[in-house]
Amino acid sequence: MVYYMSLPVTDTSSTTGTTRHVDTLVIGSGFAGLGAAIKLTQAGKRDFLVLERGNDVGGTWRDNTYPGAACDVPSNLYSYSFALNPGWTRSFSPQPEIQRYIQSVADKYKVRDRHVFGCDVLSAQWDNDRNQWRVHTTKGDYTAKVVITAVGALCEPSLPDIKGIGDFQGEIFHSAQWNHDADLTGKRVAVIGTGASAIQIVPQLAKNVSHLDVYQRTAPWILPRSDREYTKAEKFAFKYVPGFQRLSRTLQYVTRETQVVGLAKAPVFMKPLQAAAEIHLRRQIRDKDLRKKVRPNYQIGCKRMLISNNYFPALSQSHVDVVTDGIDEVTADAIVSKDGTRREVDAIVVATGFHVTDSPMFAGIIGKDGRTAAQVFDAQGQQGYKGSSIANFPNMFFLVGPNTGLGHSSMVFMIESQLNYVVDALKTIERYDLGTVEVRQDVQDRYNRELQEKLSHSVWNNGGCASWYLDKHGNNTTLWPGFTFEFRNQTRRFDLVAYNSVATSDLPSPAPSAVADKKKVAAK
Ligand code: N01
Repeated sequence: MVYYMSLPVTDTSSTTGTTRHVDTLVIGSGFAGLGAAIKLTQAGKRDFLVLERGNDVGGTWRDNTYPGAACDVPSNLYSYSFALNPGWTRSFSPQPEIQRYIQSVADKYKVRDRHVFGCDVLSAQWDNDRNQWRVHTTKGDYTAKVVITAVGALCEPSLPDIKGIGDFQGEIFHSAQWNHDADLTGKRVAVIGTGASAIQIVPQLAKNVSHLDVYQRTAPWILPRSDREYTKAEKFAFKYVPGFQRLSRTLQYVTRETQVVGLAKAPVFMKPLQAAAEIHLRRQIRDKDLRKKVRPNYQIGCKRMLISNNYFPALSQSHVDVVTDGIDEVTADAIVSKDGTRREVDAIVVATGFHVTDSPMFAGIIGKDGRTAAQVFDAQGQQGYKGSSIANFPNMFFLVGPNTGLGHSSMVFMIESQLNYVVDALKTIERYDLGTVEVRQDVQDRYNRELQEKLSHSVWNNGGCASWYLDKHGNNTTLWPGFTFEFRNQTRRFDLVAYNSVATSDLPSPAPSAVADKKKVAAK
């Protein structure tokens, strides 16, 4: 369904037919984009649209419907601070419940009519003549003074480049694109990958398949999952006792923040957690050979720490094999590992993660010097300022941008921090009638030098693993290197001084060629 009938849109000319102009375009409607729609509305902004390629809000929680999908951050923390949900049934909610929560927030705050669903953004190009963004989508063209990209880091599935994988004749799909029509009951199935998604999928698949091969490239550290159903009394208290749920959330927040010391500042403090993971492994896997196979050889926290109570027991079952020899090739009906062993399978689940630092989306964002975000990132890495703006991309704000990821707590907290910053930026633009704002390159460079210096002490950089946290330059451009309240403090207010800005009245008029273009189109 398309919702844009009530919007104050203005037609401008374009070579592709009618172009809608809005003051602000938000791209994507997961936690970040939906949060933006709510905060923009609350700030009194009416002239904005959210372009969403799916047919509903939810983003990654709408798309990841694989069996066992659930959050590994407690729900009381993994929710908007302004929309606590007394209805959570468990401490760590499953995907359908999170998706229902996100939908209910969209309804409660009445922002669905700000959305254009089924609208895939193909490109966004800064127009130097008119000082605005030209956004090309599968549902027509838009221009906007400001673009907020909220596409998230986990939206583009990464498919492994394995010889012959395209020739496989059985069912094959990515964990984020689960084919619910494929009945895997009684089948021989392979799962490639042992990350956060795979360890949730494997125990569910193991229940029904005749044989399961788990292809592990790097073993993850796994901690116990303290998940449980909320009691009636707790649910009652969440709903009716003022402050009870917020207190529970605060306790979860504070407990998780203590991990930052070990993760980001002094990895030696990760030792107690690693000991807990060792004990968990020993308790759950009796077979010494299997235990040796799945014991990581790097420091805990270097890759995302996972939580599960049913992954190791699933691996211990007689019809489940962990394959660590590496994949040589895939044939029409089998996976051949590097030691030459051929294992026949009916289906392959590819749980190999996402394009985080190399999203194809970046190739479609074209900045003021004509370079795409992909080219800029290729040259310098994914560097930004406060995760929210990037030099060369004026009037564009990024939610879940560079160095905003977390290894220990709720991304929703980071998103809300960014929303404070971005909404204040829009208010500042309006207050001073600014035509353009663009973060200063020198400010961005200094910010990134400081970030990388901090990260050089972290377990992510020193823990002895390879991970998608680090880009091809060896820089960690994904994670925030400190306490999340430090990020909250940094993003409380938009700092105009860090930006080059031009008042609307000082912007040069459109170049003659642009005016001529406009006239030509108008004459058609
Ligand atoms: O992906 P991943 P994911 N051949 O990148 C392996 C979030 N999340 O979808 O470690 C063989 O973690 C790869 O091996 P290696 C969370 O932020 C959150 O599981 O690179 N194997 C790894 O084992 C998470 O971090 C929740 O050596 C290959 C796996 O595939 C992010 O999503 C739940 C390979 C990929 O693991 C992504 O998780 C689920 C190849 N060519 C996910 N390429 C929550 O609960 C990759 N691998 C909030």
